Amino acid sequence: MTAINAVTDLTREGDIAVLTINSPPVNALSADVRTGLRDGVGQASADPAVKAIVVICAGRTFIAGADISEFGKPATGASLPELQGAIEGGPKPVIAAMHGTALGGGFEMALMCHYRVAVPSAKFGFPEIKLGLIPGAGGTQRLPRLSGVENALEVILSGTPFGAKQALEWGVIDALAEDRKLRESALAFARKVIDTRMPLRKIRDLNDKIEAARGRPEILDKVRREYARKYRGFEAWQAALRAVQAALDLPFDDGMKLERQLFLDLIPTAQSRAQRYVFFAERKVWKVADVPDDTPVLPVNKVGVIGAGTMGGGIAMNFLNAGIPVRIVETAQDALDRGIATIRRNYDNTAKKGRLTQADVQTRMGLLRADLKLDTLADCDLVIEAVYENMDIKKDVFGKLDKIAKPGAILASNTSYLNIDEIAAVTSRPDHVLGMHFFSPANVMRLLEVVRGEKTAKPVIATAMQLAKKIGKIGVLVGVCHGFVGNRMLHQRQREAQKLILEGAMPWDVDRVIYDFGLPMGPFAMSDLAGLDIGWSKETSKSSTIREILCEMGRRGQKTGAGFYDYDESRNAKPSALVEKIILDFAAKKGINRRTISDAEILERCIYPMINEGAKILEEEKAQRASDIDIVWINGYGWPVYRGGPMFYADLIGPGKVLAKLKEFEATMGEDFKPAPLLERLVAENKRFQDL
Ligand code: 3H9
Repeated sequence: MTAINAVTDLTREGDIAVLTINSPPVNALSADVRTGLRDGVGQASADPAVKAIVVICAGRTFIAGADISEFGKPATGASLPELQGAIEGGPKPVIAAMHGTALGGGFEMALMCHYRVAVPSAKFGFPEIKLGLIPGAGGTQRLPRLSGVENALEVILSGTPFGAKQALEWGVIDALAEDRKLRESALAFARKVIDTRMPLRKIRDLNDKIEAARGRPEILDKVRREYARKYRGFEAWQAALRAVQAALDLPFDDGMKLERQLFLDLIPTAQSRAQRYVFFAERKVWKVADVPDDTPVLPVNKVGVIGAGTMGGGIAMNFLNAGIPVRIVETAQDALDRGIATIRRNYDNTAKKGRLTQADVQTRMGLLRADLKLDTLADCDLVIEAVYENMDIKKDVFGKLDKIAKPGAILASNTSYLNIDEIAAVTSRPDHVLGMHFFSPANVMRLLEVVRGEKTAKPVIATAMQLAKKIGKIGVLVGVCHGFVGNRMLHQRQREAQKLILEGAMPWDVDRVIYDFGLPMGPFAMSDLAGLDIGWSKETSKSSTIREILCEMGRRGQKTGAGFYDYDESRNAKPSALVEKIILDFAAKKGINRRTISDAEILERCIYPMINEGAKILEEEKAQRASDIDIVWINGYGWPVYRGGPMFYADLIGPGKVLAKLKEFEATMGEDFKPAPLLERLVAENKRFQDL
């Protein structure tokens, strides 16, 4: 065995050279790996005793892509054209032997090889689009030549990996290896092609699938229409289309040049920087500073849910989907029946769309037990309370539950605002109490705020985080404060939105600005969707806000056909002349001199106080890191991933600019804009939230 460099070894099996890459965790195509590949293939090519070369990876996967952490830094190591020269341009057949996930630059490297062999569980794909990029090492030029243009467009634009069976069908791989015998299978394959000599089969020379798509502009037009909606606000997908178009229009080498240029142009864009930041943020979020990875977790084999309303039902579905039995408890039979019927209807609808089989629906429903008695939760390992948002009711439930639940069981509240420590204090096990704040619809939204109480034990935190992962959520650890991270920041935006409509804007102006910024909807559309009467009561309503007036009039949002907007039968929103008049009258009564408010002010007024609140949250250590706050906003509120989250956005425009604006607002509009000391400190030290 010869070590080519720290991450690459070359061995010989008779007249076949085997080049092994070993660069944990995912064999990313780093400078070392590129150099090892270039030099290893070069050395084997120059060795007269070698007739074919197998490239294989140690560890859990074949090369999973370029090393994302290298982007934007000065290039070192072997270049991609050098790699291509050594592999594709070399004199001997090179066979990629793949397992795990051959993604991005890793898949592209495999496409430079003359042949590809893979185990049945291997996956292939181009996730670059999810990083605000396009494949930059020939993916857009080579894949269409193998799979056909339509399939390649789907792979490149969706970013979704495909399996080995599909790859074989498309001709992307030449043979399936025997499971767990990749090396042997690749060697056997190499022996078959060992005598193949010039001209070696190169994907760049294949033309029939390109020819078949030439002169058929409808292929790209269709994809363009489809993705324009899906990628509202995103930039990279257009570049991906241009690159694939080039595969049709240009000679191979020119197509490669254009692809490379488009790729390089995307690297420094704010969008790609944001998306790469989110990639790492999503992985950091699981790490809890004082709860090491080896903290013991408690077994959770049965889950209890209290409350079969929208939240309780949605929460239960998460566990049923993961194969964990659930007991759901309600106080009245009709509420319980309604809750169960809703869960079944949700599953049936998914089955109708073909995303579940009837057997899956049966299995899931079979794991669900419904009851009216709290006592039935005695053998649950975790109980999640999802009852009405009222401290007295929650305390009552937890007091009872504490007596029923077995020792060691975890008691969680799904509260969105309330103090977990106060709830924990009514139990005899505050160390086993925490918040598990799901977002509506709870079976769909990816975010789970895991709320750590003052006394929550470390194994309980570790268990909740691990469970989040198991049920397909992204768990973010947060501390106890009113509204935790997400809703606490949302409150800032809602307050400003309400002020803005009195000062001069209309609800649809505010909503348009927020929508154009990239969120799925603005604050008023969101209120209409949720229902204006959440937390409103007829008895205490005194026409003291626009919302109260609307509720008193029966305009309670989409469900009543009217709220801030008017709705038609298909729930399409239209600005309401009546609401406009209500707002103008209300403002006049309050003696407010309405003025024209610019879109820029609307955006700054809605977003900067959120950033400021985020800074306070960090200061109070209610979130572990700025990027966790961003993960909350992306996954719980639809903040556009291409803007990286509110804290990343602040870094992007500059904390100094945010601070100056807040000070300006504070001078004219007061307290609400008082800058957080942490923001002041960051600016004084010329730092960003990312540097904390
Ligand atoms: C590209 O290829 C551009 C080219 O077209 C052009 C130029 C050649 N780089 O996700 P995990 C780290 S763009 C650096 O938890 P899993 C990750 O941060 C790239 N680091 O494991 C984590 O670190 P830590 C296209 C990376 O088993 C650790 O590895 N490729 C990279 O759940 C484990 O990761 C992609 O976008 C990377 N490329 O999933 C693929 N990948 O332990 C991105 C991972 O310190 N990667 N790390 O937190 C993935 O999708 C998943 O990581 C993968 C494994 C499916 C591979």
